[in-house]
Amino acid sequence: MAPTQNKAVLSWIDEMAAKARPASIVWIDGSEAQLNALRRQAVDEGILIQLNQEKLPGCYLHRTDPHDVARVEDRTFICCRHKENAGPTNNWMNPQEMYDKLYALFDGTMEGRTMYVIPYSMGIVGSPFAKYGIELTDSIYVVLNMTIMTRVGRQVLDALGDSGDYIKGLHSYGTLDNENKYIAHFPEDNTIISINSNYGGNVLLGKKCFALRIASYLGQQEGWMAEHMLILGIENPQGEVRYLSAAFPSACGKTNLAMLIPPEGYRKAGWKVWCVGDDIAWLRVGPDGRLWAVNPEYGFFGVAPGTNAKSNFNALESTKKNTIFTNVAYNPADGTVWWDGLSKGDDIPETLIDWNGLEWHRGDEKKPAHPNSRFTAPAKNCPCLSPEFDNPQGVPISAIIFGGRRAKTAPLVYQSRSWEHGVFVGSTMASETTAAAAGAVGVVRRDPMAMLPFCGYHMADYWQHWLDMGKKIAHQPKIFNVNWFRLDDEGNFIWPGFGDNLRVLEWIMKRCFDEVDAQETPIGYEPNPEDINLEGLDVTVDTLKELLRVDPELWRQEVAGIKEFYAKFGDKLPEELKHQLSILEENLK
Ligand code: GTP
Ligand code: SPV
Ligand code: MN
Repeated sequence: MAPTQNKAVLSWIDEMAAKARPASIVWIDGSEAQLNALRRQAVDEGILIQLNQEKLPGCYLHRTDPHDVARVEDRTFICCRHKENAGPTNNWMNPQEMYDKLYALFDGTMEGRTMYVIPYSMGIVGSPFAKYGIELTDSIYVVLNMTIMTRVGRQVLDALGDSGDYIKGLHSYGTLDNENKYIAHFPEDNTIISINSNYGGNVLLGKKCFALRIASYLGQQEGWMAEHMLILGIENPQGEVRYLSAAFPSACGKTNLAMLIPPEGYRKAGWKVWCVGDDIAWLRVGPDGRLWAVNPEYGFFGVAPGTNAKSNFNALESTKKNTIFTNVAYNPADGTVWWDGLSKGDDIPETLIDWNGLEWHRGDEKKPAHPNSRFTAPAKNCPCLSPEFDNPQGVPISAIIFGGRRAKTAPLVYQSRSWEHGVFVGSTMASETTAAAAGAVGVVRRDPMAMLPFCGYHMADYWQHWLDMGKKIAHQPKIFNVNWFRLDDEGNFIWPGFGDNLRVLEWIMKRCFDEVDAQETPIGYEPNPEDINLEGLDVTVDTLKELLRVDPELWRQEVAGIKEFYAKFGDKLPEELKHQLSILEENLK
């Protein structure tokens, strides 16, 4: 029997079931008993491999189809009625045409399978800022991941009551046919439909599809913001906690920054870092005129390669129980997992089963884990999870940070001169592409606010929304840009990164509270080199100066690149951004 009387919900499920024709329908109630039965079934069916339950209790490994390993941006669509509302950066299809195409693909797609009904909440159930969703799926992998990544179960249906205000999500892994893979969003209908994938962001519909693409559209309509941002609290030795949020493109360091371990000198002095979220922030103006952030998620879907006890201790700790690993390598000697960078030298296991299920030997050229292999871990596992994680009010944001991977142009850190200038800086972000999305890796592309693949409407309208929000925030956060990825001429990272990024965050926080000076450059304010604490670090002041250097020639090329990018947006480009571009151009003369 259905655990709800909600007519809107029940009739939609009937309608979808009539198309997909599952053999049975199972409601997910979020109970351990039900999840345990599903885990057992997944192991029996070869969907999951149970890992060593002493070393990794509650942990499992999943291998996807080798062609289904990342988000597929070219198969992702925004289906609003008017094409111009999707803008030049989204794939668009007429909604009716897309529904027809998808429902044809869904015809009988769940025959012989079970359709699971997952009621979930983005945000704290019952809080005025939470939004609910229901995902229908034939994938146990999706069910088990969704119960980690979101708040799932009966309490969501209770909170929804008989309201029709929820996001409809329909997913089938179908036949995994690449040619007919679709991740389709219908922002005007609160609907998401995904078929022929069974990987992460394509199918965990609460995450990028709902909490960013649909939510960004809702935010524009309702006066708030859904952003691709981590949320972090920094506690100084006086015990004061100040919060920031940061938008970096996929695989550019959000999860790492969100749970960083302070360098030793900082730790001894009493600095602490608290993780509120590692990927998505929902932001609204509070009654006090500040910008407040909540993390709508409940877990981390983190990049495995590069994660180790030194680079990200807290993330690694988070994966020690109740975690699902996707496309990492399996260590048959002890039933654990491995990925590149987890250990070095003789500590690398001699023999592994790689992410394709093939034997791998230490020293083999091929990497045993996929570069976009991931862990799905409960946020509650994180040793530095903020005490405010479950606070429905969220946390007040003092700084917004943009950043990406730039080998040369962008300095280690600079501050924008105003909210409007900060929006300009965000809108012109560029970064080298990574394995998080299918396609070429290492190509520089514009990725405004790290939202290029995630904005559910016209990007220029989105920039206007940022400008409009600025007017509503009495106490605006200051806006910064960082780049941890500057390279020397041999191609090595100059800045040590990871925990040492706190040295930069300290300066950023001091700027927000008027505790430190800065110097003007053509692109914004930069630290006086002596104001970045280099104690205990193998970085000289000269190296720091190099990291902060703004090369006018490179920046003139940057201006040309921005102009070309902005030209795509025609009349819709906000005047304020054109103005900011002309200031930058003038400053570089
Ligand atoms: P998504 O989950 O895809 O959105 O990625 P993310 O932004 O959370 O990136 P994540 O923190 O997982 O880092 C991605 C990769 O960048 C990993 O291989 C990290 O080891 C590496 N990385 C993160 N921070 C730094 C840094 O400060 N310096 C350097 N050099 N690499 C970093
Ligand atoms: C990203 O690509 O930004 C991710 C992974 O966080 S996914 O959920 O697949 O989008
Ligand atoms: Mn991440």
